[in-house]
Amino acid sequence: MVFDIVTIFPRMIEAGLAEGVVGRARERGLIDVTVRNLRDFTADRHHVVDDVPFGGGPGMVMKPEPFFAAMAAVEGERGRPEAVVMLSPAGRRFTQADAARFAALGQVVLLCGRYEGVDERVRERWATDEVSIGDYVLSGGEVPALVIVDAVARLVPGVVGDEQSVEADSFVRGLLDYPHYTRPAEYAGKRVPDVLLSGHHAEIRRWRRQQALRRTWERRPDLLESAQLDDEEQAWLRAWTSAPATE
Ligand code: 9D3
Repeated sequence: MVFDIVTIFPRMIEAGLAEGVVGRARERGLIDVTVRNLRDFTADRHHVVDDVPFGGGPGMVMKPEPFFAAMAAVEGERGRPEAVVMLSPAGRRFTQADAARFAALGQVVLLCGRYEGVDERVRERWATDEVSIGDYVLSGGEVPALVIVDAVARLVPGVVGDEQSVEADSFVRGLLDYPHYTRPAEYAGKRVPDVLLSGHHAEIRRWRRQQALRRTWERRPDLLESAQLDDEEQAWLRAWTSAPATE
C-alpha cells in the first residue's frame, strides 16, 4: 500500500508516522509513505505557496501551481493515482467505510491544505475525494492526513499483529466496545466484575455483548440503526427501553 502526502509541514507528518503500529508497518515495508514538501514544487526564489484571495476577504489561499507540479511528480513516479484525497473542512465526513475502500486500493494521494483553503482548480483537476474528519476547526489538513493513514494502514493485512482485534473493530462492532479490566482485581475501592474472574467463557462473552449494547444505547443510539442484533440483544434493548433507569 503506497501513500503520497503533499504538505508544507513534512516534519509534522514524519513525526506522526514514526511511532506505533504505523511506524512498524513502515519499517517492515507493509506500507510505503512518501511525504512531499510542497515548497519543493515552487518555481520562485522564496518558495511561495500562498497568495491573496481573488475577490478579497481575510486570509490567504494556497496557489494551484505547486500542487499541480507535485501531482505531476507523483504521476511520473507512480502512474495515474487510484485516489486523490483533498483534506478539507468542506469535505464529506471520513468514515470506516472510506478507510476500507482506500485500503482496497494500491495507492492513495493525500493533499493537505493550510490557510483559508486551496485554489479550487486543484480539487477540480485532481481530487477524487474531498474529506473532513469531523466538525471542529483545525489549522490544516496534516492531522487529518495522519488520521486517514492510520485508519487505512490498520486494514492492510499484517499491519496489526492481532487479526482478531481488526475483525473485532470492523465487524463484530457497529457497537461501542465493552469495558476492559486488568489486574489488580480490586483497585481504588473498585472491584472488577465477578463474571470476568469466573472463568465461564460463555458468560463472559454474554456480559461483554450486553455491556457493549448498553453503552451504545446510552451514548451512541444512532449506531443501533445499522447494528446487527440477535434475539437476546433485542430483548435487552426492549427491557431497557421500557424499564426505568437503575444504574
Ligand atoms: C471560514 C471557515 N473556515 C472553514 C470551516 C476556514 C477554515 C478553517 C480551517 C479553512 C481551513 C481550515 C483548516 N482545516 C483543514 O484543512 C481541515 C479540517 C478541519 O479543520 N476539520 C476537520 N477536518 C479537516 S480536513 C482539513
